[in-house]
Amino acid sequence: MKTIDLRSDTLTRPSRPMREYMMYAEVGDDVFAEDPTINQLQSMIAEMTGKEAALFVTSGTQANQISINAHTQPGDEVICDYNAHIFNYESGAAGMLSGVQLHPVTGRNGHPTVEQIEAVIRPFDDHYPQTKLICLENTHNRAGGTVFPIEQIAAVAELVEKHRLKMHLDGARLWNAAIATGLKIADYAQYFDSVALCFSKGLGAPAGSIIAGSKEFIKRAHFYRKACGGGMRQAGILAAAAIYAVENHFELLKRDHEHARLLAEALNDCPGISVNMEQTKTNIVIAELTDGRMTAEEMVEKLAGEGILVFPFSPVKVRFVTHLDVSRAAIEEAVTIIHKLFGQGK
Ligand code: TLP
Repeated sequence: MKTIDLRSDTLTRPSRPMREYMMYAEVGDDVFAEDPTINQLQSMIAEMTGKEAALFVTSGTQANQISINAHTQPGDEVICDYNAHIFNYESGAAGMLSGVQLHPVTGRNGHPTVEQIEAVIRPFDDHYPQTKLICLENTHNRAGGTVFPIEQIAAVAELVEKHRLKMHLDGARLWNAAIATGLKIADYAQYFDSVALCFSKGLGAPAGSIIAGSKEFIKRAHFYRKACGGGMRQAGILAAAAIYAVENHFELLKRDHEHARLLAEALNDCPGISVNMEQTKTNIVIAELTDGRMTAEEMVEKLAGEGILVFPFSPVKVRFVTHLDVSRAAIEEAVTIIHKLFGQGK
């Protein structure tokens, strides 16, 4: 049986042309900042984000955690969304590695509002941790790949300025937000002190993420990257894959979004399954099971029986992610299977 793997966009494998591009990359010792391909990637992303500098790191988790570390002191508090990746899926690293406390608020579609954030910013008092950093996520994974409205980001940035805080963006999938809205990466990045971007999600590189910010911030990030074992030496071959991915796969995300839309429409048409069509604009689809006829585990099992792999996100939610390695034909096949398994026409 052929498998259609929709568990995550992290599953993409480097294509032959990407591997060939990697093969000829010039490399050097990156801990000494002497890898020309990594330097090229860092300059490219600094320019793309409109920031002074950028730093290549191993993963999205490392990008976020280095940024949190560089912006805070132990004991500080970091405000984020309740469903944020940094709160749910980074192994408690913010507490473990930076000694900070996360303060989650339940944002709208994963996106905290100014009012929600302002309500939990701590005044100075011996009893309280000090609020230091706001972390936003765009697109928002657990909320279903939702795009953070840029006006709302601008309003949060104003609040951050007013309270002299810092703001970090988990932009693992900012690429998808840019494609979905037609805005530039820099349009979003301008509001943040630091931005994390991943190459190994929808863009299809085998590994690697990057953080961008001021020279001063990147200097601290460089120190902490070394301290947490992220100095990678001749990793220019990975940076080459990232350059190839940005140059050749960024625009292709549009196709993933169309595929996600087809899946979302099919799922939303099934009795007992609901998808927030208004918010489904990128490559993630969350199917919500609304009438108790099936649990998320059962849905995942039924789909696996037909070769479609997906993840349960809660007892009543299942996540589908489209990506570079899933063709239009595979999506059409998945739609047929979904209709066969779960019915059609609510
Ligand atoms: N997300 C993974 C899992 O960890 C859930 C996935 O399959 O979606 N920020 C966001 C918004 C992410 O979705 C992820 C990965 C990361 C950061 C971490 O990236 P890596 O896996 O490179 O550490």
